[in-house]
Amino acid sequence: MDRAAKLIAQEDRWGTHNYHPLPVVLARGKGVYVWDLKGRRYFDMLSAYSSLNQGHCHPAVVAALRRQAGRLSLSSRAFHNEHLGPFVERLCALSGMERALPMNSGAEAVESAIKAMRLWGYKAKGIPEGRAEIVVAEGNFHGRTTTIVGFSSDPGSREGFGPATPGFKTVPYGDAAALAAALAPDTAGVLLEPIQGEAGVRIPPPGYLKAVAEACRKAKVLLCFDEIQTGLGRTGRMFAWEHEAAKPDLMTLGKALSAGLYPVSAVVGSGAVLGLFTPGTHGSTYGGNPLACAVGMAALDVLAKEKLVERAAELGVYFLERLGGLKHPKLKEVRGLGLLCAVEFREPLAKAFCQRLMERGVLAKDTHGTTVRFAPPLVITKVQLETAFEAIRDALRDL
Ligand code: IF1
Repeated sequence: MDRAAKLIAQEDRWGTHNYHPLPVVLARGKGVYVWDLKGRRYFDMLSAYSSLNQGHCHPAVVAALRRQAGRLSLSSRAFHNEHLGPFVERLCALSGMERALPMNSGAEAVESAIKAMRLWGYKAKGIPEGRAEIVVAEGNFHGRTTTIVGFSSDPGSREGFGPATPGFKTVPYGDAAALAAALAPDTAGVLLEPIQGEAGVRIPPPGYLKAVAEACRKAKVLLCFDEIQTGLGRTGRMFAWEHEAAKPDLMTLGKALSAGLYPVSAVVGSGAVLGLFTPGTHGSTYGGNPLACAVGMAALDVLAKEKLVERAAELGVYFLERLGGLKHPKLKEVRGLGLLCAVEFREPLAKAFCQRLMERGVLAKDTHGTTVRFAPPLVITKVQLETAFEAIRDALRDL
C-alpha cells in the first residue's frame, strides 16, 4: 500500500466520516496549484470553498504569519494588542460600516450576527423578550452549528441535530415579495447569502437584493448579508451586494479574510447594532487575536495590491463565456458571477465529473449531486484559466 493509501486508511480508521473526499492526498500549495504526495500538480478550482482568493500560501501573508507568530500570537481580549485597532478600522473602511466584531470561523460570525440582530430587536426595536424572529431563505447555508443547521432547508445538514432553535422563519430565495410579506412586528432581521453558494451558485433575479434592502428598511428590520463565501472579490466586486448597491446593516466575513493562513472571521455593521454589545455580553478566546489581525491585514493588502477584485470581474466574464460554450447532452446550465461559477447536470453526474476532472489535473467539488462549482483563486492568470478550461472541456468529453 503506498503512502497516500496508508494516509487515507489512517484518516478513515481514526477520523469521522463527515466528508467523502476525492482520493487525492495534497501535500503542497502555491498560487492556483496544489501538488499531491506523488508530486502530481492540480489546478485548485475550489480554493477551499473560496478561502484562497489570494492563492495558496501567498508569500506576503505567510511572512506576516511568521513575523507575528514569533512575537505575540494570543493576548486574549482581557488586554489590548497592537493589531486589533488597525484591523477593525480597516474592516470598517473596506465595508463602509461603523464597527467590526472579530471572530474565528464563519459560523461563529453568523452566530454573532444572529445574537446582534436579536439584541437590537429587544433593545432598539422593543420586541418583547424571547419573541425576536429572523427570516432566512430556502437553500441557505450559513454554517454547521445547531442553531444554524436548525433553520437549514437541507435535511442532510439538519436531520439528527434537533431540537431546532426557535425564532427563524423561512421564505423562498429570490422572491422579494414573499420576503416582504414575512416581515412582522417581531421580526428583528433578515439573514441572506447574496448568492447561494452551497445551493449551487444560485444567483437571485436582478433587483432582488435591492428590493430586499428596501423592504427591510421600510419594515424597520435589519438586513445581514452573509458574504463569507461571496465577499472579498469573489464575484467581481468587493462584496456581492455591491452589484445592486443594496447596502445591508450587517455583513458576515470569513474564509478569504485570512487567505487560508488562519481562521479569521468578523461581523461588520452599523454602530446602532454592534454598539449594543457591552462587556461580558459576547466574546471568544481567539477572537481578534494579534496573529489573526496581522494575517487578516496582510490578506486584505494582497486583495488591494494585486487588484484581485478587478481580476475576478474581468476573468469571470471570460470564464463564464468559455463555460457557456461547453456541449454535453446531460449539461443543464452554466451559472456564475465573477469567479464563482458552476455547471449543473440534468442527472447526478457531478461526482463522476469531479473524478474525471481530477484525472485531468483539476480539483473541484460537487454539490447536491448535480452541480460542480468552479471557484479558482483570484490570482489565476488568463493563460492558466484557459488551460484549466481545456481540462474541464476534455473531462466533460470523457463523461
Ligand atoms: C462545510 C458548504 C460552502 C459559507 C457561508 C458561512 C459558512 C460557510 C456562505 C460557515 C461555509 C463551507 C463549510 C464547509 C464547506 C463550505 C461550503 F458546502 F458547506 F456550504 F462553501 F458552500 N456562510 N462554507 O459558505 O463558515 O464555519 O465553515 O468557517 O461545512 O462542509 P465556516
